[in-house]
Amino acid sequence: MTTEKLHTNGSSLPAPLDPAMDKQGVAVALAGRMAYGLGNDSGNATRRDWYNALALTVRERLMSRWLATQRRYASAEAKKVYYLSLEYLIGRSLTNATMNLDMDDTLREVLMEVGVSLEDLREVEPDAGLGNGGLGRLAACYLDSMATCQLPGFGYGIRYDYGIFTQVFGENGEQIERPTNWLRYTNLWEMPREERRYTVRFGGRVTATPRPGGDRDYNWIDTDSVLAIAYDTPVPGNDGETVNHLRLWSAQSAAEFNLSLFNAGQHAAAAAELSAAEHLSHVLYPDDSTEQGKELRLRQQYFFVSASLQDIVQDHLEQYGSLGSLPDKVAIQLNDTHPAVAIPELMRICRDEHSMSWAKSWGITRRVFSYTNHTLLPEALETWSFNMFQRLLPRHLNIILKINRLFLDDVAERFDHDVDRIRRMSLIDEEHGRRVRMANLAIVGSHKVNGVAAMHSQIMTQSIFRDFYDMYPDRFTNVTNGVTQRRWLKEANPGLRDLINETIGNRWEGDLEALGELADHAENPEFRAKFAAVKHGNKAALAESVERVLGIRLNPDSLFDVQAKRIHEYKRQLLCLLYAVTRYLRILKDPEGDFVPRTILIAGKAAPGYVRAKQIVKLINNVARVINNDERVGDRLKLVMIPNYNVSVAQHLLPAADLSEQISTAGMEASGTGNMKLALNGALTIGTLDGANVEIRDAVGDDNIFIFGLTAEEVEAQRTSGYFPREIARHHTELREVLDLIAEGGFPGDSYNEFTTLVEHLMSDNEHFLVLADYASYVACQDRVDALYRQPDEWARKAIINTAKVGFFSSDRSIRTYASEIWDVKPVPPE
Ligand code: 26Q
Repeated sequence: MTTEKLHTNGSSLPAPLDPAMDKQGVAVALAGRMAYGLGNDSGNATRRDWYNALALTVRERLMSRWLATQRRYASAEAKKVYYLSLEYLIGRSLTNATMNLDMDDTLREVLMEVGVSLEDLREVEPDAGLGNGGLGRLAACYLDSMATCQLPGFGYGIRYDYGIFTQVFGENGEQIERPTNWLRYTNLWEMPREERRYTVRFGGRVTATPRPGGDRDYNWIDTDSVLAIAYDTPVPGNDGETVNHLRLWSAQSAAEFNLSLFNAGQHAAAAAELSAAEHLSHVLYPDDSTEQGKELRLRQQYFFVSASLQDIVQDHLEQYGSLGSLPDKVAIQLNDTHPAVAIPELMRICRDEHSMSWAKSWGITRRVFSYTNHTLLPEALETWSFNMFQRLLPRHLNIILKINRLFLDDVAERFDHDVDRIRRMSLIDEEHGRRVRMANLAIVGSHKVNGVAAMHSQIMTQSIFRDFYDMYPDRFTNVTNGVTQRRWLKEANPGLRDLINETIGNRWEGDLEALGELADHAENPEFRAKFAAVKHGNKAALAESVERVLGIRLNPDSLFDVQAKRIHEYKRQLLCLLYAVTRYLRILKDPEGDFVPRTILIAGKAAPGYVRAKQIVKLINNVARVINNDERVGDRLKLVMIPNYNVSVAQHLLPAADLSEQISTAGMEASGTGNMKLALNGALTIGTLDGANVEIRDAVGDDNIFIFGLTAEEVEAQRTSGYFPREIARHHTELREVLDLIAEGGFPGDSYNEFTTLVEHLMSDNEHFLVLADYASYVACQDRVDALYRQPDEWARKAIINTAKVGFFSSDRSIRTYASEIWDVKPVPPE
């Protein structure tokens, strides 16, 4: 970086005024921002003008706290933690900020007087959708909790120009992806730090020169470079005082505009030269599992890792003078293996730029890093082609190979030269055309490795990482995921929040276990009625927007059954869909039957390259079209595919759910976090014993959750002994009728037999997710759900117990566990 501090007596300027928080002061500030900040006349301001004036007003109030927080951390010489993630699903920032500053009532009054609705203005803000699904949202919840817990914790990532695509549905129900230009209008929540820029290098070659004493100096030369520019987004905690930040990097060409090319008439070529570098931060990869090996993706990873480490090291050197103390002052968490190239990068910085010995560099690196795994699917573990790595990051590959040599020597010694084990544990896969195994690198280069739910962490040490667990049992640990109650209850569900606060107070906002006190109130009929009324209100509000946007009328008295998550075969949206068709056929067969009315709401995006997932989306839309337009059904059954599931849609959808679908094939969902958000909002779970469902069952009790299906062990056994779904279908009349109706064109898309292949696949012996194996048990379980819903008061009691008992699943608890067990960082409270 090139910033040079001016040594002025700036600190003798008068202290800036603390921005006013009272109604009059806020009104004056808002008028000031409108006129002097934006140059608008409030007499004819648009909704966006008002939103912008409001955002500026709120932002200033974060700034003083942000600056004070930084000073606090610096003077405490506190150890800091940096969260490295390719994804952050932040959603909107306005309400989060106003709530943490406790400004909502004041703002509503101020705006009311000028005839503007605060609620309307909130809708102007686009979602910051810089992630795919659970892993990205977890990162956002963790930032919120680090600030709330007064921990010096900061996020680093990429400022993608285009976040996750916008999902729309075509004529025949197919998913269409549109680019999401979330930065079309100025993003007032980010502060460009234009002088905080670093050069990131790629390519080139490595030369070695002998050092006196036998060691060698390595030089990485003839590289190409790209600039990384910092943009900071403030992250306020709910204490109203601590404000941390998320620092996102944007790529800019390091070259000057090529004037000679331009002057020679090659205008386009001159411009293209610049924009090639900037492609790096253009778009988020819209895949959440197995997309492998794309060069631009590796470039993105190294780009943000290199900029972040330069920033971290510079900050440390400025304050402490040498890298030796880095592990005492810095912890770095790797959110999956996506940023794992940070391990050889820190080695390179220590060795090549600070001339430290290998042993010392390795000691520092291992103490600094820790790694979170988010998947058990072996095919989803990240690997990179050796040759591509060599071409893009030759020095890093050298370092990885040396780490590997020393590591495999250890393995050989510890395990009696067990060659199979050595082959499995190597950082290099020699069998699939030579690839670098990022998970192995992350484990070897970290002092702690954690899974994201008890069951996941357990299986992890027995399956994918078994060899590593044999060698380093103490390195492995569990930190069950959590969600922030500030966003997922306080912000998303104002009705329930207010009811809770008038009943037990608001201590739960900073300590979710306090919700436990609600359990007693579950025995109070009056409270049950109020709780049910809040849920009903949320359902009516959702029904209103579904009708307005999609033209489908929903019955708010029906059971709202929600499955919201990325579309994936292992998550088994198809199981839910088969059940929708089952109910449809039951109604057709018994037109006068007494059915519990049900509304099935499915939401989620399919990766654009995941053909079968996109077929599933299309089938859901076509089944929905038939059911919703069949007059014989009436309002006893509706099926809705909610388009463009994102954080803001989730905030509207989840509080309206009665039933939470968590029906993955046991052993495949690492944790799930939607399950926690839904239970927190008083939905009952129907689920398999998978991921965090297991811990949710332990928390709420067997009587307050619907568990069905094969266990993880049974799934394993079934796969080993052979799975014959055609036999299952042959013996189950209702299932067979459902499958036949789909296969034979009952829900035509472009053509009547469009979904035949999907049904064929469900019936093939290699259908890996065992959808049909769990069908009967799922349907029987759903019958129990119906029976309970016929007793509204009993249902309400169990719903309350769910809200009351999920205190454990706060991301505050997760973060405190990381802080004490993995990072060794301590809160730095204000004086
Ligand atoms: C990998 C390579 C190339 C391109 C993209 C990717 C990629 C991107 C995102 C791979 C995986 C992801 C995201 C995974 C994810 O969201 N996993 C979920 O993490 C949650 C938080 O821990 C868990 O609750 C879920 O169970 C898990 O599926």
